[in-house]
Amino acid sequence: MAKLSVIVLALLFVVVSRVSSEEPYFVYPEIYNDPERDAFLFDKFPDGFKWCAATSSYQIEGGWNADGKGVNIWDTFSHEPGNVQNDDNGDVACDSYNKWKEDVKLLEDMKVMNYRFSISWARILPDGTRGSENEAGVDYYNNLINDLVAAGIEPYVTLYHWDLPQALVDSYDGWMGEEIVDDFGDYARFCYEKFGDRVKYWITLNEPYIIAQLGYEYGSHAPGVSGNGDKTYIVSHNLIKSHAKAWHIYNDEFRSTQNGLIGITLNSDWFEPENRDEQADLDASERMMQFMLGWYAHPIFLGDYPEVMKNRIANLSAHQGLNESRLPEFTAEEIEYIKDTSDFFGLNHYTSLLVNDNVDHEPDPPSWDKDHGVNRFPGENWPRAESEWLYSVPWGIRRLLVWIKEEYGDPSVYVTENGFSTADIDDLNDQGRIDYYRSYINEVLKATIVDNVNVQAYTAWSLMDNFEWAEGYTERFGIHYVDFNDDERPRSQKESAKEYARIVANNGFEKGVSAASTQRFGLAVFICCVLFHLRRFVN
Ligand code: GBH
Repeated sequence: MAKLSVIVLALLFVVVSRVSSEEPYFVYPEIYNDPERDAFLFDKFPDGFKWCAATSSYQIEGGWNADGKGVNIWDTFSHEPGNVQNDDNGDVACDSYNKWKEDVKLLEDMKVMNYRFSISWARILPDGTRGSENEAGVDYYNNLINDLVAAGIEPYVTLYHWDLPQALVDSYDGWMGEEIVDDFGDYARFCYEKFGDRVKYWITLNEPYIIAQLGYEYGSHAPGVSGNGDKTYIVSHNLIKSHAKAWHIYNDEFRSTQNGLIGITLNSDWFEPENRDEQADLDASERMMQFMLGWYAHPIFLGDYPEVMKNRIANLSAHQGLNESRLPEFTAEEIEYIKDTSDFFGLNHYTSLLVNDNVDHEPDPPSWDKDHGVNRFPGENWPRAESEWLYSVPWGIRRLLVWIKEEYGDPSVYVTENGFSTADIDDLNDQGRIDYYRSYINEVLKATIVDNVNVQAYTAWSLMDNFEWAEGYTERFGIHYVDFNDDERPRSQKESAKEYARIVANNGFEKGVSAASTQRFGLAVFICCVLFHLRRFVN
């Protein structure tokens, strides 16, 4: 009998010591297993850290022609056959125009603090300008905002998430026309007037890079215009000025009474030098960061475009025989007007790529890609999401956050999007997405408490499956499942929503909650039970 007790104790000791050993834990043990870089950090975010989930108007609302809403460029683009996978469109989408109360319920169940959604410009100003005000549209957002506030959820409101009123394209070519700057300012003012008593966080533009580059160079997004390193720079110039205008209007006319914050959301990948011993690869990384993120962040946080962009585009333009650079210039006055117009650094981040110098490209025809002259490619074995472009590279977000801190003078950073896509199959057990969120959020935690990056918020994209732009409904980014074949568009929690809610509840990661240690604990309990029964049997 004494023998058995000794065995029980010995086994317990082995198991307990394994559970509490300092052995590092990895989310992707097969690929990312460098103890220095990839070891999971069991710790918490600072008190007051904001947990958020996001959507955007065109991707979820539907009601595309309901109650006086005007047509926008995504209505036009998606109704034109051949532009979107399966010719899908956002006519109904998640039907959030009717089902917003269900969306608020999903947020409440996860106990997140914030909801990031966007306003459909053409729903409240059908022709894009003051004077065309649509009361039903304003009511919709008032109802949503009131329900959020009543549920204790703070709204983060994006003014522009890509659904430009079609009327503004018809009258001056949308973002190509300088007139947009004043019209965007008027629209922003209208939103502050109507909603600013309850909305304390505003995001002017979502991802100007995507608006310009996919809308006016690659042509894969509305309005579907192709370019050669020309329109994309003009559109960006107008986007940056429009952003600054909306910030100044808030700052001058509303800040003192409404006391909110207003900033911009920029998207960037992390570009890892293929070989850190090669200066050319380090330069390629820096150049790529400047061409993607610096294009917008440099004028807004530091003043004017990055030098490397000004130089390269001017040189390549001269080489083409043009008298002036394809990159427009800001006047000294504009540089001042634009500088320091974001109260926080909104960051959307999904993926990373390796980079090296593209030495042998043919400069004609010109393009933004030739202007930067960088090769981008994924690493071997990097786990991929359903989206072709989306590789899970958790350590990339940490390096990006540190780069932002150093480049832009330690701004407060709100991660306004981060997420993972799965195929269009009905599966609530989304382990791939859970791994992505746990590992990425863990790297954000390291950036926050180890590297002292001033990260104040994290946002999961997306609250629910929705219209994924040119990919239609073929890629699902939701932590809630939406059945698009059912007229009721029912939403259900995926496992990732439960995991996200646990992270929110813990404000990070508690030791002992990793899957591996839970398994080990289970095993220990099981062995003890077996031995206990054996003991009684022997007696
Ligand atoms: C965000 O964009 C958006 O803000 C959000 O609306 C969107 O749903 C989410 O990400 C997921 O995509 O096919 O190679 O040309 C992130 C930018 C836009 C990056 C689409 C990938 C297609 C790349 N994404 N883009 S490609």
